[in-house]
Amino acid sequence: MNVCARKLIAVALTCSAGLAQAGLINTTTAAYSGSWAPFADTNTATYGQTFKTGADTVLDSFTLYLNNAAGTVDFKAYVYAWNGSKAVGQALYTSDLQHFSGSQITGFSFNTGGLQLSSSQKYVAFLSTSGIAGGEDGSASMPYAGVYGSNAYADGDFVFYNNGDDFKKLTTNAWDLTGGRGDVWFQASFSSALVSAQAAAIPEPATMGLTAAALAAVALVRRRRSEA
Ligand SMILES: [Ca+2]
Repeated sequence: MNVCARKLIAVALTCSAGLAQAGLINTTTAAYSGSWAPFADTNTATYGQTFKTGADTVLDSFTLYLNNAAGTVDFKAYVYAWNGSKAVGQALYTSDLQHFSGSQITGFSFNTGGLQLSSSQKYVAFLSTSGIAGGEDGSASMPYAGVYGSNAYADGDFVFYNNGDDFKKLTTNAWDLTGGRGDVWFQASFSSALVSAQAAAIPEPATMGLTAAALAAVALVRRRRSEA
């Protein structure tokens, strides 16, 4: 029985709101009640959600949500490792340029193509207008997961940073944290690392070429022996 199942027996509502199944994070089960705002270059350029990997470590896709745009917001989505106060290292995933000008809650889903992460580590998935020409033209909001101040997802939080147009600050300065009081609507889908391991086990063309050469050599030796 996994941890989630054990918790389900004791605290059914808490568990179902955070982690539904292995390999899936989904905070949208916590009803919409309001949004963080404004998401914009001027303040605040970066909105995201930290999360922790479980047994399934290949991040296949993730979704963050926006609503209530004023003008058009231009942004990209990213995934970085998270050290508890800021993003660290290089971007593990960067999306194409996105645009939002709607009023209704809209999910932006990103297919990573299979991003291998480490087990039981913290990461941050975020949207940022920083460093994008035209990104300061509009603003938008990002829906909370459930009631403001609640903790719909235990292994991460909504995080944000007013880094303006200086993208580099995201990996050099501590972000603003919500200290377990906030999460945003977020979905992430994971698959087992075994799938990647199996893919790696399929011989590459160069290896197959060597094998063919080896077989040809064996055939040659056999032919010479039969001729002798
Ligand atoms: Ca949380």
